[in-house]
Amino acid sequence: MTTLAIDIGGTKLAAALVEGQTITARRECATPASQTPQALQQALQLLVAPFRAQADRVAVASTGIIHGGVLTSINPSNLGGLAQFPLVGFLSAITDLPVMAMNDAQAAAWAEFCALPGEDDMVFLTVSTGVGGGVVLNGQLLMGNSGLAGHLGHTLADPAGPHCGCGRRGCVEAIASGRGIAALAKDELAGLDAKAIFMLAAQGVSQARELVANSARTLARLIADVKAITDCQTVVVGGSVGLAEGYLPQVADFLAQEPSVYQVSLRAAHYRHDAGLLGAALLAQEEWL
Ligand code: ADP
Ligand code: BMX
Ligand code: ZN
Repeated sequence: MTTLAIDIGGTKLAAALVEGQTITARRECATPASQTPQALQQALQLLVAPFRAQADRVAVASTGIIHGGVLTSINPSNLGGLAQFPLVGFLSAITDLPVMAMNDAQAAAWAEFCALPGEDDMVFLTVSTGVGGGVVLNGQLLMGNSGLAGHLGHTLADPAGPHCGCGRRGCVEAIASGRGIAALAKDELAGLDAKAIFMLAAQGVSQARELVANSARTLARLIADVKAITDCQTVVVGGSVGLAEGYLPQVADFLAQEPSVYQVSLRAAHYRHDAGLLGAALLAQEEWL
């Protein structure tokens, strides 16, 4: 059985053919920024078309709350203002294959948990366009009654912090995510994206260094909170910001400043940028066994 796995993020869309735990082919494109669903429909259609004939089923890991096959944004600004999208309905119609869908960070958490033998509990955090999370406790992936479980990017980091697209103020995501970092940039850094800001931080530009440090400090505090809530031994970090050179060591330094009870084993995602794709494929394989 070949699974066509699709990862829908706020910045990029990826599709892959997965056999067992191996990606045999992969394609990627930019996520369109549009309030209306047509742009995403068109991008998905172009992305999956070359893989359709070789696939037996479709497994989707997507940004947003995924419930009943529908994507509902908790932070629509991460998807160009798109509030809802009928993921399963649309992909079933264009592929004529069975389709299942789940949140991207929940899917990635499952892949990373499966790569950590001997552990019962773990938490995955993606620092990417937004900040997402997935929680595995006693070997079970938490999805929640309505798909919201693990949305750790929308926990409070600073009550006086920047507004978050979810409607709250001072969420972790508004400070630590790629979008959050870019939105906080001022003066000579205004208008740059997180990737450019990381490059300037590496060159020693002080505002860029402070923006990156602020993100890493905020993530470290979230990890301490996560330890207090779940008592997990391991936290795995992914996403292009989370995997950026030098970022995780900074998070580790800030976490080390917290009391010993809040310490965890901190790891970069084993499957790097493919954790969401593989997690969706693995969950689909288990569901359809
Ligand atoms: P998605 O959110 O679509 O899953 P990514 O995980 O690639 O996508 O995250 C996108 C965010 O990561 C953007 O804000 C982008 O500016 C930032 N980014 C991409 N590459 C890098 C990099 N090398 N270093 C730091 N930030 C990066
Ligand atoms: C946002 C939210 C989460 C998602 C997280 C990471 C939306 C559209 N997404 O908090 O569901 O898991 O971003 O998403 O509300 P990514 O696009 O950064 O991978
Ligand atoms: Zn929020």
